[in-house]
Amino acid sequence: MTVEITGFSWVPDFAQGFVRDLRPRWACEEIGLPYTTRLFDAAQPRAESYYDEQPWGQVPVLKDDGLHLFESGAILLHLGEKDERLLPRDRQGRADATAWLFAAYNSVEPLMMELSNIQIFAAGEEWAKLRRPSLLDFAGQRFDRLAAALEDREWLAGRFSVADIAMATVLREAGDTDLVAVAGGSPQPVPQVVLLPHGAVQLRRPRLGGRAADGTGAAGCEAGSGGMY
Ligand SMILES: N[C@@H](CCC(=O)N[C@@H](CS)C(=O)NCC(=O)O)C(=O)O
Repeated sequence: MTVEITGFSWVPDFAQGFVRDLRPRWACEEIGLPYTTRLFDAAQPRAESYYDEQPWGQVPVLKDDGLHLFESGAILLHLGEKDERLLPRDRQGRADATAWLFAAYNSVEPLMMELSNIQIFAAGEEWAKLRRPSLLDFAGQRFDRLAAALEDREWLAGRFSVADIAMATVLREAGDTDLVAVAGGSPQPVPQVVLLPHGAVQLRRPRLGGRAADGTGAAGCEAGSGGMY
């Protein structure tokens, strides 16, 4: 049975390329695992039955031969079990990949979500303007430490793994903020400043149906509109 991943059939510009179904789809592309998509209209309420699959009605959900699970991080780890190109089999490599995946979700993504909140969803509100400098300062410090931790390695777990998919997709959420100036004093986008000079996580461009993973072709969000993505 082919793996199935849920996503949206359209999302607004700001969300294109950032919907989290990109993460499992990227993983599938890396190992050549065929998958189908089940796409929803993001502007419409999900069917009540979908809440049995994902408690908040969000995407992605993955179905795989009678098994189903939600949370893109859990899905990445599940896909990692299928192929060592996604999750190293040696104990330390596996531990590193798991730890860095959680680091992306737990220690970095919350900052990026707050950034999205003040820049997109609460843009123009006074509290958002007041919060921005301290958030960028804190995120910059965290990015600097991340860069230092990665200085001597090409990939988070020593070689490419689901941790790199998690971290790269999370770091992209910093967009073209002046976080780059805080983090590295360079005009380049954050992921390049933080990672590429250190030879670490590289933003690969999986094919995803011929479209780039950076959102130029809306990969990972074939759908969408309104609301919180
Ligand atoms: N922690 C979840 C977050 C999932 C999530 O936020 N999905 C968004 C798209 S990126 C969504 O479905 N938003 C629509 C909604 O919340 O109704 C994961 O990583 O899978």
